[in-house]
Amino acid sequence: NGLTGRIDFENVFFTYEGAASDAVIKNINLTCMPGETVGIIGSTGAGKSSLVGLIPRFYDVTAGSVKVNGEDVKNINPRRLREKIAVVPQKTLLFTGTISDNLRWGKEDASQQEIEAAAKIAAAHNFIMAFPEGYQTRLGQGGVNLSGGQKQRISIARALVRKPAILIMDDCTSAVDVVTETKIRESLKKYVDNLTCLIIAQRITSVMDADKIVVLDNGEIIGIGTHEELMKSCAVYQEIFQS
Ligand code: M5T
Repeated sequence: NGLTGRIDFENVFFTYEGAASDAVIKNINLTCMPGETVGIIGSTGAGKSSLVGLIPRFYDVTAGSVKVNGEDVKNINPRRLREKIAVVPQKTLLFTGTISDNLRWGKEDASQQEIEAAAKIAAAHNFIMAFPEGYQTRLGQGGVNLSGGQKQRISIARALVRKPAILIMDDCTSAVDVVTETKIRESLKKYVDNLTCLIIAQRITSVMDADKIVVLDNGEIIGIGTHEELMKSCAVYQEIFQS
């Protein structure tokens, strides 16, 4: 629908409604270009999830603006906006039904070929095919139990089925081993042209190869750059690296 994956945060502040405390996002200025992978790192409660939640309008800014493709998200038709943005949440939400049903959630008309292509990128195809019923395997009540990492990979594949222009991965590979996670990140680039990818993570290895990494602390950007740049310039980043 013509929306490319450019994102601009301009002087963005955000306070949760009814919260007694001050803003959880403070004066953020940040541009993510189509095709760019941007890592977001910072301690728990730093505001990482809140920040990315402003893009699909899970929340609305208190001041400033968030733009997608140069247009204020408040002026973009919500359906159109959400069609182009896929969020893989921190907490995986799979429902009782087949793997295929779960993958098609959000794009009911996806073909078998499309869901398999997405599952391959998310490193899920092989373990799915190892079940006797493959994509028709039932999950949840009366079905198989997947490991935490397998669930996360289904959740990533589900987001990819929609071929988003913007993919937001909110700490969604925490249970996936580093080697598999790296493979997923590398194959993502080939899957959607010019995909803008935002990766929130706790581990440095998840963001180390990003085009740029944003270090968030108490709602503010305290460092931005490549891994090499931040290792030289950002004490908090060095601390995370050493921990
Ligand atoms: C940032 C507060 C939270 C924290 C700050 C979701 C949510 C968060 N907060 C609220 O007051 N109400 C809410 O509904 O906002 O939280 P975050 O954006 O979740 O931080 P994070 O993503 O960096 O943390 P984590 O733990 O996911 O790495 O003060 O209390």
